[in-house]
Amino acid sequence: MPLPPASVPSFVPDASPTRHADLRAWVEEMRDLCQPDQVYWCDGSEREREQLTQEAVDQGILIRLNQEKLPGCYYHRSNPNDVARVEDCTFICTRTPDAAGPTNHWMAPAAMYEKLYDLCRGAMKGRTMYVVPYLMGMPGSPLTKVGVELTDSIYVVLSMRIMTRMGQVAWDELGANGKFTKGLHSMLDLNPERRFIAHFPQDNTIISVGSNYGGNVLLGKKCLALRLGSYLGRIEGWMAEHMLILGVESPTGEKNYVAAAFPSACGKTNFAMLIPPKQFAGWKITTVGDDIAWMRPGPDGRLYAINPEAGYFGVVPGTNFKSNPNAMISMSKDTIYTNVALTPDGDVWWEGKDGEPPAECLDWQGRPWTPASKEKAAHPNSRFAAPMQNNPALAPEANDPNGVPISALIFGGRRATTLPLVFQAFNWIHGVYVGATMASETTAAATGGVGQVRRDPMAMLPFCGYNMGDYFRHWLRMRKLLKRPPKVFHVNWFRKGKDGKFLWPGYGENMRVLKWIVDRCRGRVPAYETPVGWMPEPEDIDITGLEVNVAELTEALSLDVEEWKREVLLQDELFFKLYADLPKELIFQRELLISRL
Ligand code: OXD
Ligand code: MN
Repeated sequence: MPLPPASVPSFVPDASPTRHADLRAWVEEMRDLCQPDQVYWCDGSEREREQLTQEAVDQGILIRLNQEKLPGCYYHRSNPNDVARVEDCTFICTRTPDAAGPTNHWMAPAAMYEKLYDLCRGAMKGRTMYVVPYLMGMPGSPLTKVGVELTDSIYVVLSMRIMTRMGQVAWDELGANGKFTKGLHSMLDLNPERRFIAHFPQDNTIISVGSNYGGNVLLGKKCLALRLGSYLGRIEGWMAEHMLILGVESPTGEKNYVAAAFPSACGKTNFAMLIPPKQFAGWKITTVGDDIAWMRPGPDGRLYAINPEAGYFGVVPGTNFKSNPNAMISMSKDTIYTNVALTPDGDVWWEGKDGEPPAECLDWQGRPWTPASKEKAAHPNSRFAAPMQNNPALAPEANDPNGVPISALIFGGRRATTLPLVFQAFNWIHGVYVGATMASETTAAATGGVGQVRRDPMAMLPFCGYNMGDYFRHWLRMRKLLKRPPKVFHVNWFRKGKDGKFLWPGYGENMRVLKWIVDRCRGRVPAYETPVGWMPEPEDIDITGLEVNVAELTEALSLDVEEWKREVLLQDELFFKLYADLPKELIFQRELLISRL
């Protein structure tokens, strides 16, 4: 397997920018271990970005795209064996296996440290070790955390610069004594046999080796903001969730915020950037975040959320000016594209982009591609990393250290059958049960089969940094800290009719369901009680101007008791696995559902 090109920048400053003694000692220790040719301390400046980008271009790690069409945009091809998160190689190394729980892979911390340090010994010879300081959250927020990632990948440095608040701002927040999450990343030789993403919650440490794919190596995102974040949130009384956050503004200026959990590649970015259909003149959706929410009780007893990230790492295929105009604009400048197709004029292309496919291009592996080719030009999990500042719909509150008050939490999955378009949980505890039992058909965001129904509690199955049973208990406990908890909903944009066609158009039209949700939160619309929760009558969802007719909407909203009985049985998969740790409230909720059915 070819070694990734070594990165040796010519501008290595020799002085570290921090007086933080523990941090300096740790960097020294890791330098001794990994033996890079040099250590480069990042400051996040524009000059640094230009220099590192030039280095990456010179080494063939990035390709400069057509700067007239895509100013500031670059293209990266990953090793074909390294295109998605690898759950089988992801470990939670708590002291006991029980603390990690049956849904996580576990290894004893000492054994994992030994294994990974062995792999890292001398691994950065001929390379530079970059010290990347970053914030998850904005300066001054009670929720904000500092992380420092040591990496031998320029692609990681430049992507972290987009995805987080990186550089001097983090050195300032850290000060001389602040707490920080340690992250060590080395690509090694990108051999999947030596690929590990290991979390050590009790040491606030992450070590990731053998990969250069975003979800495995941009350590602020899934590793810190979700896995370690969820662990810390339980101890510190807050929640780290795999949720987008959006603002809904009505024509009268009323604002409501909702957070929504969907499994990977189920349209979180599209929902977060939704543009209301023309029948909703005067309504506006603004994006606070598209992937992760950190939430804590506020002084008024409501749940307040921040987006700890500063950029979007979105799935590209299927994105176009119809499905998500705001994402298209977000990735029109200062963006790193990974594993899409490259056209002869230095533009990018992917399946589902507006317009005709190019007559010829290079596919994500650099092979000639034409519309007659059998394989896809862009990898189904090809990605864009774009600064959130590019998003025309960015909520100004996305930079507010206090966060936004959440009125509704929405769970959803990709389900062809059974789950109706929308329902509302009876109360918080029932909402926790709805979230805990949610399921979705698997997608290309993680390696493994695509299209199988998998239980994915709160869309956190791959991201919960401790025992899932304790995580549910934490959700139940949060209720006690909230005087005005959000209402909880479940949606399914992906239900199919008997003819195999989607019953609901999705995308911007989801505004119609979102309006019902917001109106429910404000107590403005009725709902009727069903065995699974409160539901709208078809006439409560405005379908003017839609191709969907009342019969289709009625089908999208229908409940089939026999299907639901099967659904309850399918939940056994999760209930058996977690039985020893499951809070009794969830077992009771299941009994109640069965008796209602
Ligand atoms: C992501 C994921 O990249 O969930 O956000 O896989
Ligand atoms: Mn995600």
